[in-house]
Order: sequence, then structure tokens, then C-alpha cells
Amino acid sequence: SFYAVTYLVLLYVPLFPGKAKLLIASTIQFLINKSFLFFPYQAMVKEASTYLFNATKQRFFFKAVKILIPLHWLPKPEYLSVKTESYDKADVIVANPYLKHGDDPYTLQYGGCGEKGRYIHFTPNFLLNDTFHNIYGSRGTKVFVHEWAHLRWGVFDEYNNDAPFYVSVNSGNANVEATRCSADVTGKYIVPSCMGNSCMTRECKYDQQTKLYEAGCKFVPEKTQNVPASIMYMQSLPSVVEFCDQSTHNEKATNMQNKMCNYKSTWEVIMNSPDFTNTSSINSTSPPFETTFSLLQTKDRAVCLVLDVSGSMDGYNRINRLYQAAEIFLLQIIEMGSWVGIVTFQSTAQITCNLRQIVSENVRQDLIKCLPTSAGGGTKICEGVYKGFEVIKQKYSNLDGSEIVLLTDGEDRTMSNCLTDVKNKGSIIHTITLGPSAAPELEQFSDMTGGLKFHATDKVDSNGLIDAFSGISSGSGNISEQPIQLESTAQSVAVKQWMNGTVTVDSTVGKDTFFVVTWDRSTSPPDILLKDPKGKEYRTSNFTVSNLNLQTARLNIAGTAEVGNWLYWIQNNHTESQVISMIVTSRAASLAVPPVTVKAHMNKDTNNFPNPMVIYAEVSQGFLPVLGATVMATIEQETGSAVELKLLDDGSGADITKNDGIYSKYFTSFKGNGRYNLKVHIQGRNQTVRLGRRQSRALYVPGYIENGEIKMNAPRPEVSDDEIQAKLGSFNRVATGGSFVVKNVPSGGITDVFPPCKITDLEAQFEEDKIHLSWTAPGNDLDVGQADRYIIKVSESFLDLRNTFENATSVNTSSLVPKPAGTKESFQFKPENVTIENGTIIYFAVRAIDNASLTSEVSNIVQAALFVPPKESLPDTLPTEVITNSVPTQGSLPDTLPTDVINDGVNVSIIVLIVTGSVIAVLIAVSITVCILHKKNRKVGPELRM
Ligand SMILES: [Ca+2]
Ligand SMILES: [Ca+2]
Repeated sequence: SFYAVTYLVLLYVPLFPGKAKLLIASTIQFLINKSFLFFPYQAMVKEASTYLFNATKQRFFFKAVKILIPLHWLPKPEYLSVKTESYDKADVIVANPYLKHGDDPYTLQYGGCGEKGRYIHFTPNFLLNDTFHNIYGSRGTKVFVHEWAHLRWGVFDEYNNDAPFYVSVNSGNANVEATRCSADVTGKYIVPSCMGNSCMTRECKYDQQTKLYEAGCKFVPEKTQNVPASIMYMQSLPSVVEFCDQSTHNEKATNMQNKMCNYKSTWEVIMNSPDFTNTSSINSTSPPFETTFSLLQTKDRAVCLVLDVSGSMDGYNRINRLYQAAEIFLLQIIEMGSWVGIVTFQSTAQITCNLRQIVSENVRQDLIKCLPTSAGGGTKICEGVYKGFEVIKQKYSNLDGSEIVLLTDGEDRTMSNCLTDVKNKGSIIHTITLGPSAAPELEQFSDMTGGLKFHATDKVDSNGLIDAFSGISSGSGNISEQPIQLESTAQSVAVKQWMNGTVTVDSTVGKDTFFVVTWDRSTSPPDILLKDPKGKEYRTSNFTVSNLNLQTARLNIAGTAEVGNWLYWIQNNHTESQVISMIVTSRAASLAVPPVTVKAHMNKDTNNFPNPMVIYAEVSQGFLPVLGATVMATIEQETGSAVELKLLDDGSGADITKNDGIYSKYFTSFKGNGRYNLKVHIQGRNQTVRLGRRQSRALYVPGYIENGEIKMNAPRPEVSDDEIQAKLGSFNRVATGGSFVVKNVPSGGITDVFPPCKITDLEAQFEEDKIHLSWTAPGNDLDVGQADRYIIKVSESFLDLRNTFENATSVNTSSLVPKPAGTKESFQFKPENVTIENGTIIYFAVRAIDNASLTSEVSNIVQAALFVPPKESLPDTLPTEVITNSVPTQGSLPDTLPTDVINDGVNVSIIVLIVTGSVIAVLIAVSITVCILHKKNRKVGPELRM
């Protein structure tokens, strides 16, 4: 088939760069027949399995890998069908980078210590190009385990490209050391200067300013040595087969592991994981099973809307709002080529539309005719779900990979009857709960099947139901076809008053662009004026109002919408005030340029008060982080009251890394128990927004010393910032983050239970004889509000400060008044009672206290060291000076560990490979089973849990 060939050519471009198309086409058949494509990956995973098994002291290994074959490939009999696996749930993504930003593997990880990461990203070039093996370890095997530990157990890197050196004092002698674990890794400090493949080297000198080694200085390890640790530092060293544990850990190293995990070793963190507590090791030198691989193929998306039309749907204008929202889904959201059916249910269920493939606009128009317009009767949720399955089976022999969108506003005591049965059907169930009385257990359908969860209140000016339907994405990772929400806003507009606004259409979107205006009282549209960036005007008469839905006006922009600001003015011409909303959706403008996308979510789905929660928004374009955007989160409670918070990417408070395109904030304003929903608005302005790079990349080893000889690797290929910044302009996005449930909030007023958050970016500078400390202010409640006062402590013992902060010497902070959260603080003082001589290190730490006398955890600990570098390596005129550098720290995060406990000791994860090209995107999903050995007293029958 034509599609298959197109696909395969693109897929194999990375394998045969620069070869003629014909040649590629002829090799494809061979490669497919031999399944050669997956060989490099299979080999890597198999080797990694053994390495992981030994590194975890005979506990964990990779048991099974599933590879998802893209929809457009020629089907083969051995391909199994996809069930609930999807790109969005993938653990590993293999994809070409957007804009060349190198082939360094990385894990997208932005939770606290011990929290799981989002995914590992490898480039095809990395997996297929042998030159990386010397740098990252054989065949990518060891780096895969390094990344896996980030992803699975939430441990952090033990090197630090931003702080590669620190000062250490041993028996009175101060030395500059490489940030590493263990500190026993031996090597030399070398400055390479390379011309092509030949490198000159010399020993590093000290920097006059920092007294650490000069910029460009590299720690080059001995290739042959005996240190077994650590995988999170330099997994590529041949002797490295372990994680740093309590005895080998280097707590002085200025790295992320120490900062995030409060100086705990990586192995201690792994031992605290649910994986570890649910298993025991076995007595064997190799994993009991060799990794197996299976190929799964996706099929056309099949979705059945299962909509509650029970009596309660008559209230609060629910049935009309459902119509409006489902209409947006059918006309604007669901992708062309998908199969869609509609079921309604009350005491019984009815098929209102059989499964149909969306091949034209006419089919979409036919489908909306099946949407319900009236309500009455009881609520039998299982009836609806089973009827939905019936609809899917009109096309497919089984339910594998199909989706049900289940909406209800009511309770149903019989719902549990079908929960267990539905679990293993292979269909993904997305749930939408509407109003405060929707069945509290409804989300179990989503939890069991990996579906999305949404909640909409009856508050009309929050667009909750429309956002829920707009958020039902396929999870296929095929970004070029997915709908993108540019705007979703609503407000109550008084008689004859206006609702005005601007929506920016950026160059990455513009196809299939819809402007939708809804209103909730009048049966005729308000007066609409919409102006495109070139001044072309669209008026009410240009919008379409369907006979079936008299409260929605829709404008579809032909072709690609003009890039720039679209301005709108909408006047309420009704005789009373009403809620008017503006919703704008679009799709990628071209297959070649990935659009800016947003993923918003909370750190967990269910929260027990008084644990805080964290809101995250990932803003990216083709794997590159988008920096400098304004990200506003709205969290709405069941009863409709909403809190708005600005998310920050500044590396303070809940945000663990600055400038990684992950915008974060703590959420503590719990107004009661029940469901909450999250929505984010993102605005990127041309002047401030830019693309960044992925951080937390695996260590690029500069070279090795072999038999006394320095052998440098080729320097890391650097990409100029101009290249990755050039293409981003102003943009607008809206994303729903789904719903979550809060429990145990006491009834009646809530007293303050949240202390200021831990300060993680404390820095110290010597200014003459004074110490200058700076940090980002925490708030009254974690990173929100304003603290009341600070306690600053000083000690010559790092451990004393960390373990018994209260007993250390206080610094007088009476003149120091905390600023609002997120503001930079600055404080100068003269240390007393400290004799400063060469080799003295003084440590500082801060705690913040709020007006309810709640105290934050101890900040990261900074060091100020007096250190005279050895004479021979100093420039002649160098005076003796005091130097500083920071030792970051972080306390244990309360109750933020993954709640995802292993069932019967076995766990499953997913890997996805995608290869994007200029014509069409290719997706391969792979899933890996991590088999975790059972405790001896348990049965040894591995089960899969997807
Ligand atoms: Ca961040
Ligand atoms: Ca507080």
C-alpha cells in the first residue's frame, strides 16, 4: 500500500541517512521480514535487563517488551492488537529531536525525591550509532538503566554540569573535587582543546574568582579502576555496576541527588520504593527470564459516547450544555478517520447512533443529530457501558484499544456489578462527572482501564463540560492530527454589555480552526464581530447556528487561519444578562513543524488533607521546553468556587528545576472534600518566550585515562541557542488537567496547617568580611503568600546543621522581613565566633516561619570555604581569598511517593518509539514488563497489569 511505503521510508531514514529513496525502499521489505528494525533496541533491553538485575542485587529485570506498530503499516498476522497501551502512557519514547538538539538521552523528571518521572527519550541516532557507546556505555545498555532509575524510582543525577566542582576538607587539607559518586572514582583534571579529532590536553588551573577549577576543566576518569559505584554518576565506567549506597555515597557533592533527596544515597531511595518493599532478591547471577518482545498494532480509533439522560440531567441546563460540549467534540475534536457511535442511558440504554467512520463533514453533522435533547428516568451506568461495548463490536470483533466516554451526573448503587467485568475487556473508559452528585466511584472505571478523568461543575462561566470533551485526546502521540485548544473562556455579560478579547493564532497551528461562541439564555445569537490579523471581519451572519442547538454559533476558518492576533467583540443583545463563552480550537498547520503543546496535571489523583498537592504544566514544542510563558492555573471545586494560581518555572518552591518548561506550584487552598478540576491558560509573548533545552541529560564522559594515556572522546556536539530560539512566536493555549479527589478536609473552618516551603536555592557569597546570602522567598503556605520571619543558622559542621539545626548558632535576623513568595531575598551579615583559616568551611542554612508559627524544613545547606589553592597551579598574583559554593539539600517530601503499588509483585510499563519525518509521523509503542521477583512466601506467577 502507498501508506505503508511512505511510512517505512521515513522510518528508515535514520538507519540509512543520505541514501537514495529507491535503495531504502528495497531494504525495507528485508528489514521488516527479519524484524531487524527492532534489533538494536531489543539487544539493548536484553543486556540492560541483566545489568539492572545485578545492579539491584538480584531483584528487578525487564521481562517483556511490547512494540506498537503504527496504524498505517501493512498488518501482519503476528501483530497482536493494542489494548490500553498508548503513547501518552509510555515510559520510553524513541523519536527524532525537533531541531537538532543533540542525541543525549534524558528522562523528563520533575517530581520530588522518589517520585516517578514522565518518560525517557532516546533518539534513533543514539540507539543506532556506535560512536555513543564509548561515551554512555556499551550499546546504550548502562545508560538505559541510569535513565530507568530516574524514571522508575525518582533518583537524581550525581554529576552536575552547572556545579562540576566543590571544595572538600580532609584532615585540614582543602581540595577541589569533581562532583561525583562515589568520591573514590579516580581521574585527572584536564582541559582539552580539540581540533577535529585530535585533542591537546593540559592540567586544569584554578579560577581566580571561584577558586574552583577553571571553566572548561574536565574530570577525566581512569578507565580501569575498582570502584563499583555509581550508575547515577558515570554508568559508562567499566567497573560501575552499582548505585551509591549509604557507605559509598558522597554527601558533599553539589548534585541534584543531594539537593532533592536530602543527602540520601540513590540506593537508599530505591530501597524506599514500593517496588523494593514488595519484593525480595533471588539467588541467581542472571534474570530468571530473558526479555521477550511482542509487536502490537494500533487500529483506527473507535469511540462510543455513553451519555446519561436520566431525570437529573434536566436540571441546571445540563442536557443543553451536554449537547453544546458533545457537539464540539464531534465537529472539532475527534480526528478524521475515527469511528464514533452514541449511546444514551437512564434506566435502560439505547443506541442513538451506530458506529460510523468520520470520513466527511457530513458524517459529523449526522452524528450530532443523535445527541440527546431531553432527559428523564433513573441511572443505570452498567447498562450504558455494555451498550457502548455493543456499538464498538459493530465494527471490531473485540474491544481492544477502543474508547468509551462515560458521562453521568448521578449515582447508581448497582454500578459495582460491572466494574470487575469491565476491567479486562480491553476498552479504555474516560469518565466525565457532572455536578456534585455524580457517582463517587465513577473514576474507578478510568483507573482500571487507564482512561482520562474529568469533572465539570454546574457553574456555566467555567466551561467545564466543554473543556472536558475538548480534553478527550486519543493519546496516540500523533500530534499533527490532534486538536489543540487555543482559548476557552466565559463570563457573565450584562444587558448591552460587551465581552472582548484577543486570541493569538501562532504559526504552528491554523488548520481546522473553529471559533465558537456559546450563550445560555437567549435563543438568538449575540452580536459578534471577529477580526483576523489582516483586518478581515467576520460577523454574526458568518457564523453558523444549528437548528438543533440554538445557543451555539460556530465559524470554521477555511484553509489555514492567519497567523497573529484575532480580536473579538461580542455584545449581549438579550433582555437579561447571560453567560457568553468563546472557544477556539485548531490543529497543526503542517506535518513538518510540531505545534506548541501543553500537558497539565496534578501530582496525584487522590489527596488526603493536609498533604499539599502540586500543579504541573509541561509546555513544549517537539520535545523542547518552551520557556518564558505565562501559565495560569484555575482549580475549581465541586461547588464551583475557583482558585487561580500562577505557575512558575523558576526552580523555587514546588518547581524543582529552573527553565525546563515545567511550570509548577503548590496547591493548598482546599475548600472541602470531593472533586476538583484543573485548567490552565498559557500565554506566550514574542518578546519573552523562547525554546530551551532538555536538562538532566546523561553524563557525557569527556574521555578516559587508559594506561596513563589521556584519550578524549569527541566533544559533545553543541547547538547554538540561536538555532533553537528562532522559530517561536506569540501563542495562546488552554489545557484541561482533568479532575482529582480530595479527602479528609475537616468540616468547618480550616486553621493554617501549611508551613512555608523549603528553600532550595540558598546561595552564599563572601563580600569582604561579610557573608551575603540570597534565596527565593517561600510563602505562608508553601510557595503561596508571605512568610513571617526567617531563622538563619551557621555551623562549622555540615552534619550538625543538617541534623540538629536548632542547636546551631543563630544569626540575628531581626532586620529581615520576608518578601512575598517567589521574590528574591538578599541578606548580609558578619559571622561571629568563627575563626577563619585556610581549610575552614562554614555552613549556612535557613528556615522560614509563618504567622501561625509553622516552620519550613531546613533549606539547602551552603558552604563558605577559606581555601588557598596549591601554589604551583595559581597565577602569581593570586591573593588568599574566601570562596563559596553551595551544597544543595532537600528534606523528605511528605506523602508524595507514588501510590502506584505493585500488584502481586509485577509491574508493567510502556515504551514508545516515534520517528517523525517531514511528510507523516510514525509511531511505534513498546511496552516493557518489569518483572519484580516475589517474596518467597508469595506465588510466583507473573501477571501483567496495564
Ligand atoms: Ca521548572
Ligand atoms: Ca501557613
